[in-house]
Amino acid sequence: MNDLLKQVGACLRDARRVAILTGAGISAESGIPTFRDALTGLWARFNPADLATPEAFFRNPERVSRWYDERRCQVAQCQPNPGHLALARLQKCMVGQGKTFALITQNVDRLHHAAGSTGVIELHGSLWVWRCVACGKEVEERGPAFDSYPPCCACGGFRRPGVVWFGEMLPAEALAAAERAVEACDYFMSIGTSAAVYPAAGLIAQALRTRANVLEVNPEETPFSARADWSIRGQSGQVLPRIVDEAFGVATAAHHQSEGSDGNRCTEES
Ligand code: BV8
Ligand code: ZN
Repeated sequence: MNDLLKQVGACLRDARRVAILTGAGISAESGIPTFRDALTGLWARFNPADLATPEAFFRNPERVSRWYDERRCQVAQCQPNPGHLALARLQKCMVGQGKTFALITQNVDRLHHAAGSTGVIELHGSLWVWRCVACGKEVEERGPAFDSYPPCCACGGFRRPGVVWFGEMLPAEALAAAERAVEACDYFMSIGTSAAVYPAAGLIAQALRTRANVLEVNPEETPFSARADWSIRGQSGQVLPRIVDEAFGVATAAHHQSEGSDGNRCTEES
């Protein structure tokens, strides 16, 4: 494993344009259940068609809004883990050296933001933003659980979570920005995703069609594992900090100066 991480890290050090796609797996070590995990996974306990579609919401807005608000309140108790922090540090190191970096996520938990990542491309929206289905007013909800479900807007309309449901189009600008970043990248990472939901998973196929180096980090095999340059069977919270340390030197809490100009060490803390 060490030699593999050295090789993966060395290539990352030489990369000039990195694009990364993350899924629920990167938040697993923060205590947020993934979707497909056999036992704890959301889809093991709930049928997505009953909860994550516009039809389900209009059929039973009380049940659907309560389910999303429970997820919002659960995420509120969670902290970013070393996987999120490593990607935030990687962004700082690369941007500090004039390189380009794009972080694309399917996650709606905003733990990347909490870790210090900026300009995160959210393909599937966010649990923190709630939108009125009548007037479209969007409000960021960081408070306690709603006292009634579905929550209502001042205009009287029902409010829904600002996530993308199955059968709904992704935000066009986010998807276009993601496709542009993947097309231009020379190093692509697929982190903690089962690559089963489209068009997000299509970004991995797109990266494999470019000349970019493709790294996958996932404890389990995915439909793209065989085609990746490296597919590391491990937990992102353990693997990513080591890869970024290999690429930019071990981050030391002692000092915060970036040395991008003379060599590749970058001791930016996330
Ligand atoms: C759309 C927000 C236009 C809500 C979500 C092409 C082919 C087939 C089907 C389609 C297609 N194009 C469109 C479709 C239909 C559909 C789709 O993809 N269906 C699938 C199920 C086949 N797509 C859509 O409906 C999209 N809209 O296409 O609009 C259109 C409309 C109609 C018809 C045609 C076109 C909208 C999709 C977005 C839905 N919203 N989330 C919410 O959160 O509730 S999707 C949601 O599920 C997530 O955001 C994510 O995308 C997906 C779950 O996947 P992952 O994140 O990968 O999580 P998962 O649990 O599956 O896997 C976790 C992985 O982590 C595992 O591999 C595990 O091993 C690993 N792991 C675990 N621990 C760790 C780890 N990895 C690293 N470290 C660890 N510690
Ligand atoms: Zn309204």
